[in-house]
Amino acid sequence: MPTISAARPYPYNFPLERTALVMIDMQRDFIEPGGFGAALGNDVSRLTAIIPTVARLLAVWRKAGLPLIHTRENHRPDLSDCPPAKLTRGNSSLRIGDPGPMGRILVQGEPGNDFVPELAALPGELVIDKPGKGAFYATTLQDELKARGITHLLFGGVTTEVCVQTSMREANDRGYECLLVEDATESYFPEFKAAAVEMIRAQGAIVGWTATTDQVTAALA
Ligand code: TIU
Repeated sequence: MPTISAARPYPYNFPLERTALVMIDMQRDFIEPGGFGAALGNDVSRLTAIIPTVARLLAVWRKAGLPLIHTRENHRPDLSDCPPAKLTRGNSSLRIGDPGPMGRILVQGEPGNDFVPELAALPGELVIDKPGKGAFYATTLQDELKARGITHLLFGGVTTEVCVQTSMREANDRGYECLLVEDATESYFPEFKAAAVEMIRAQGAIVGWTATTDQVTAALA
């Protein structure tokens, strides 16, 4: 069984045949100007910067032939799966469902809702569309993991303290052994990313482990 011996707070073992990589929301809506993230008032450049690292992680994972799952945060075109509290939250002039430069904000099928081209899902890879921050809420993810016998999950994606951390906490409570790939995730707020990484691995990996893309790569070599 591969071991990431440099994982924090202590070595992480993962059975190859039961481990999936879950890449959270690497969508234009969060990473490119003109999408949902920018509409919330964020500078998206920090997120754009991790695309090469995430691409490297995906390449290593695919080369190893391991299960790769991509998520997208989005809503149906009629917004029936978007609670009013989410729709009306904040003071942005551009809200979920409004037309923006990349199509309707955070709506399924719109150009802005797709993955950034460098990180597109390949045929055969599972794509989970999710209406919430967590990847388990109102999705088939847990059934899909059960069907594949998955027990261990590596996480990357954006943003660290919002959709990634929420998904990792959901997974942890469901009994999955979780690890965050810390340079394959990013936040609009560096201090929030740093705090999320620390709180995940604190208290003896209370939510899970952390490691870098190089450390994951070395474990698979
Ligand atoms: N705003 C923010 O930081 N994140 C989100 O709204 N969604 C995700 O994290 N994907």
